[in-house]
Amino acid sequence: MQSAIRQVLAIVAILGLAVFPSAVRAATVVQVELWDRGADVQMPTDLAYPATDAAHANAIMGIKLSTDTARAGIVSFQVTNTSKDTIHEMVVAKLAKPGEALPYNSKDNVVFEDKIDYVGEVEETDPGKAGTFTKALAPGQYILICNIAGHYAAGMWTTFTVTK
Ligand SMILES: [Cu+2]
Repeated sequence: MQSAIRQVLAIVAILGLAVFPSAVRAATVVQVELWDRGADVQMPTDLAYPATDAAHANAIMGIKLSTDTARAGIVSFQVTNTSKDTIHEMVVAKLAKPGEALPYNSKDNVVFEDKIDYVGEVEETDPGKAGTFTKALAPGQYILICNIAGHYAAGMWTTFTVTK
């Protein structure tokens, strides 16, 4: 009788892993570099998402990722600000409408964080400093932005895809 119960428990455990594979999947670690070419370089103002790749290539600050995709589940963004002189941050949002501009406050030169599908962030990070943001992400298209005034419009954003 005991072994029958053990067998049933084993089957239940195996079924559980089959139904919830993301529960046992290792976290995806993404190395994130917040970079710029120095505070004395003129910032463009027309490189907000969804700028073309050709235009975006001219950005003088940006977000560089070790990988731009992950399977659904825990994703850990390990963020380093490699700037010499400028504070940056990394805000993660789900793209409600991929390909469409984010709601933008052109008075303060920032994205309206309360009007996007905000997921979380590593807040204002001093030059040379680092931070981590970890969260379980569902499949979908995401965008990572720096929402320090003017930085998003200067091209400091990148997209990130989570697959099933
Ligand atoms: Cu920035």
